[in-house]
Amino acid sequence: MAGEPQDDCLFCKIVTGEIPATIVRETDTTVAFRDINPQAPTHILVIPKAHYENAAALAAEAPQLAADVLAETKAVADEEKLDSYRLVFNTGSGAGQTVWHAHAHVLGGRGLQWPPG
Ligand code: IU
Repeated sequence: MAGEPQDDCLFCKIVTGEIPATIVRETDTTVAFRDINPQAPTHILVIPKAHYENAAALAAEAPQLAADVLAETKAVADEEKLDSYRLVFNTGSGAGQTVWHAHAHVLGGRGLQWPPG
């Protein structure tokens, strides 16, 4: 069922604490933690606690939860004192998505090029 935890999902296991992560913020509906392979001085992932396979599924099936994730990206940026930052939702393997649990990358702390690769 939509939103149910998946046994084989690493980010669901971060939500339950089965897999360790450096958690920086948590709300009733979201968790934010540092990416294990940071691509910028600040690289934090914000995820919904409920399982949706990517941003497209999240937006379609749980728009309020998508809004919660977006609000938390702003809270993370504030805590990290980021004036400028980039939000990335890799959506689909062709866009580089490797973990099939919706997540926003919050990237900042250095100059960022445009367009992205
Ligand atoms: P992607 O957009 O699906 O490619 O991003 C997945 C990210 O999850 C990637 O940046 C990984 O470094 C990161 N990550 C993590 O932080 N902790 C983990 O246990 C695993 C992946 I697996």
